[in-house]
Amino acid sequence: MQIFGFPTSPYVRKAMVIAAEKGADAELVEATPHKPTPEFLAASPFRMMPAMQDGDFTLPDSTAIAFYLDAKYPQPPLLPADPQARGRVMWLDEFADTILSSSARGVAFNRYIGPALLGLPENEEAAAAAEATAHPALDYLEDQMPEDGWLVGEYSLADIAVASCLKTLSYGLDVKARPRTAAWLGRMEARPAWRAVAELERDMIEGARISGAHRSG
Ligand SMILES: N[C@@H](CCC(=O)N[C@@H](CS)C(=O)NCC(=O)O)C(=O)O
Repeated sequence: MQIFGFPTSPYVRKAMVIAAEKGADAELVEATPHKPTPEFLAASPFRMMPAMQDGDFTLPDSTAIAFYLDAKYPQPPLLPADPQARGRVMWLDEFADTILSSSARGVAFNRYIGPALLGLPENEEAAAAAEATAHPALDYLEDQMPEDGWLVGEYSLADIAVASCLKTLSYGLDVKARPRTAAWLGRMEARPAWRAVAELERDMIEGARISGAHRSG
């Protein structure tokens, strides 16, 4: 299976971590909405990353990919059966993909991704405006954090979606300033699936810094 995108995107990282947790053999194929390859366009007609190709089946959208992978590879389950737990997982996935991601991308793009990877000037005014919206979201998240374990009982899509978004935010902001969030991120970072994707991301960023030719975030 191939996943198209660039891993500084919270959505691309989310899809890659899910695939790694499931033991699916997923290759991350670098893709950008600004210069789409025919393969990427076929999988993502609206040029959003990530998109996935599994044989002749294609699918865009990180949450759609999460549902597909969870059905295709049931272990470990990432969507709880309990109605309230499932509702909370979907809420936190949505919270990460919309409210938190909007702040994270504004901070990361203007402080790091633009200047370091795309050769754009740093835009501290835009980064500060995004950071102002990040803090209420981070305070909310800290309130949701358990003393131990995972966001909604068992490890789930909620943990992956939120952690992926925080990793993007970490390119421009200290996301470990709040203690329960920091401890939970530590548990995420200890997972082999997370570590494998983080290593891939580090290598691809290094490549992008050298070529300076990517558009992502
Ligand atoms: N709901 C989508 C959102 C995907 C999305 O917004 N991706 C961004 C990158 S972080 C994108 O491709 N933006 C288009 C662009 O940069 O032109 C998902 O979960 O996959």
